[in-house]
Amino acid sequence: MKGAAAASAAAAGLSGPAAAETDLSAWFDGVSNYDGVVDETGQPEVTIEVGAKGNNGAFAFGPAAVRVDPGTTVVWEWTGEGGSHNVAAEDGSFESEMVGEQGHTFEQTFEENGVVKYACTPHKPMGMKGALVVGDAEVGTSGGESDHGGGISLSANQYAIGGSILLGLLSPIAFALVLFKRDPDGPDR
Ligand SMILES: [Cu+2]
Repeated sequence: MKGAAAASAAAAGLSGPAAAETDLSAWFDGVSNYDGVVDETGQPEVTIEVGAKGNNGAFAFGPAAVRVDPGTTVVWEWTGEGGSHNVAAEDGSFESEMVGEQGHTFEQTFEENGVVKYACTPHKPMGMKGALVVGDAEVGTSGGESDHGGGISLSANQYAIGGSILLGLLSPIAFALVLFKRDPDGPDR
């Protein structure tokens, strides 16, 4: 995961100044219920739903991203929807059991500033991902998204250039093939 974070930071560095921030927009790419980092600072305890609506079912954490003060206890509470879920840190620092029943809880207390990414292991490919932003850690949000767009248009241009060169190379060959195919037919008729 450190490799992936470094890669996305490097990619952001190509087209924008946000390289030093943790790029949450990449982590939440395709996560239907992600709507920015919800400010939950000033509370000793914060609850996050496991099996909230999202990602074409109940395959979401609600809210997906929250900012909390250092020392906050985060309580994940299962809704009972969407089958069995777990809460597993990307860096392996914590992992709950796999549970489906409503009302089950799992809690962790976060003391250090930083960004903690986590996911539900079976539903991570569907977008069941979350993040905690502890303290005043910087995250790339709207800035990260525009960087992402810049990256896409750059590679689209590269594909377009590559494609037209390839077409330019291929079209005389295709033309020659058509002539070659038609030629032998001529005398036979
Ligand atoms: Cu799940």
